[in-house]
Amino acid sequence: MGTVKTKITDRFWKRYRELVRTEMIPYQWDVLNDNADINIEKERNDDFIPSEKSHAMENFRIAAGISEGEHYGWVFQDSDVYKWLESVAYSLAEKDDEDLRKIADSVIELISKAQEEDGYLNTYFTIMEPERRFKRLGESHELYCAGHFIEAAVAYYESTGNELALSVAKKLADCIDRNFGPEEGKIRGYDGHEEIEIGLMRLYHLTGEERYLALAKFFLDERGKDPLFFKKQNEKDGGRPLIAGMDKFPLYYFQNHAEIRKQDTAEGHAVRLVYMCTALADLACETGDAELYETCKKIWNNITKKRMYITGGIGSTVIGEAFTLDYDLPNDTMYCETCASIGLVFFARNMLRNEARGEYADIMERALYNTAIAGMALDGRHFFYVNPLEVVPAKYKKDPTKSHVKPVRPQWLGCACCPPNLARLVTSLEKYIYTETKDGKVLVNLYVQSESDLSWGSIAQKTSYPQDGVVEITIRNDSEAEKNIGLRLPGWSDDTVISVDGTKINHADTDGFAYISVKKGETRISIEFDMSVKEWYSNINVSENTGNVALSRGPFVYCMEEVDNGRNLHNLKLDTGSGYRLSWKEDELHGIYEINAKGQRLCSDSQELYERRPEKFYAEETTIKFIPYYAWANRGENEMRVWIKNSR
Ligand code: FUB
Ligand code: ZN
Repeated sequence: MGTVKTKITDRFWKRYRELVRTEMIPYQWDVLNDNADINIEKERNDDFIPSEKSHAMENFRIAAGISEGEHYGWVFQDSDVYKWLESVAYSLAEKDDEDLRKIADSVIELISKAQEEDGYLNTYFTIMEPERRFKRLGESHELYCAGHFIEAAVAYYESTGNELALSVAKKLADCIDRNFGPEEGKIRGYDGHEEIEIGLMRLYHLTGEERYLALAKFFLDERGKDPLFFKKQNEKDGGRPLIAGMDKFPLYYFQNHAEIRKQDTAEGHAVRLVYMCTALADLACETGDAELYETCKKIWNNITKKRMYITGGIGSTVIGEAFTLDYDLPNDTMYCETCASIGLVFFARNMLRNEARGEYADIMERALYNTAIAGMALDGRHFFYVNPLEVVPAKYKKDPTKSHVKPVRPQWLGCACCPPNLARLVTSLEKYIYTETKDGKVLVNLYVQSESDLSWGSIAQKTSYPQDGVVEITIRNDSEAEKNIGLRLPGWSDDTVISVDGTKINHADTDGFAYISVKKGETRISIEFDMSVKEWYSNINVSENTGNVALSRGPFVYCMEEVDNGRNLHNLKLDTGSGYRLSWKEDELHGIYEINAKGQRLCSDSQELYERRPEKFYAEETTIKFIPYYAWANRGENEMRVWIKNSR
């Protein structure tokens, strides 16, 4: 939303944003330059995963002719640098830092030198296989990387005015435009991993140049038209796959099993799917294409009502990092990639631009406050790629089918897509707080202490949310016209009390928003959410969760850890309905509300594997402690569980 300029002062988010600025960005810079003395872990036990080093900056130096050597890493290694650059752009917009700006400027210069004459930009192909450019798009990630560069360049231009970044991005987009399209002689195809569509839409928003929108639309319309496009390209190319095994992946992995407009379920690789939908929803909003928005809604509903974890995680299987089927939500073998939840936040934001529905913001909040930030340790230097809802560390060490689930966050990963993705989300949080609708309403999607300029005045939030549930909003309307503010009524708050200028009002719930009309001058709104602990039960088709309950408070889903509750968390049973004790722990996990509740621990004095004497089993009364899910695995390796047996 171009017209809103926001300064975040929120306690919870300020810590995260400072952490990204002062720890994560410099740390990632060292990693990208192979200057960090760290252990890079494979994201799962596959021999072909490159995990000796990052080499990402060196790849650019080699492509630019400044260094000699071979490309190292994934074919999409460049995107690690681009995402880092994008988070630097947002960070500089918040707080200028001359040294960091100089480093980032030099990265742009290096990238410009690595760019080929005709605008092509990809270090793998420039260094290793120039003759295979655009010839194996199912695996090559050429347009995926291009999309990330364009996003970074737009962000960097917007925050620093760096013209070179923008000109490299345009030259790259123009190169793609010359090579792809419906016209004779151009490639009628698309990338195996959606992302260029998002980048082109951003370039269109910045420049207003319709051809970038047209190209994004072409890529989206083309996907699935010829489902055999990748196969045909691969056969023609005839060389070795660029990513081992990917040529054998099913069509739905790439969302090209059918034309997008005919798709109505979330299929395949989860990150790809949500990136595709992010661009679709943007395009639908921009062009007013109702059919496209309908497609977005169908896929949205399928994800959020049938294929999403309570933590906002998506992707039920490691095979293809993908969705599986409705209600298939295993808690310990799932994928729930950090990037996938970040992509869900992007998708939700663009859905809100199409239609003011509180559920979009509810899911945005769920994904953000749970799986997305669980992707980073509280020290800003350790990261999860996969976000389980249930972990028994010993199992993951012994069972090769679970090698993707780490019990503690690694220092870095062979495939490092998630950490810089989280950095760019956290540093650009202001983009998600408000939506200005086409008819001029301002939606308050997220409650975050901040001050924002609007085209007609300003809006400020003062709050200790997400820890406490009171938000004071001050709106200044400088125009003569009355303005409409939509306050999200979170689905988890059973009773939300709203006062305007000191008087409690009876508000209507319009698709999850309460609308307040504000006249010229200052209006003070106070909102109070119901922050009591909530119990959640799964649909009975989710076999893993039958008889189980999960807890939440405010936006946070809670979990239990071994360090607080002892081993064998599966033997704990919660006395639901017996009341919850909340205690604020200032010094624990950087400040959390912990929940304590009564329950039982199942015990047995039998050593048999299978026992016929029921009297050998008994229960002991116990107190069970829960902490917010995002903060787990910050106190060493231990068991964790979100769902717990309930006493009903
Ligand atoms: O393929 C590029 C990125 O790597 C994907 O988005 C992630 O899921 C990981 O596979
Ligand atoms: Zn990722």
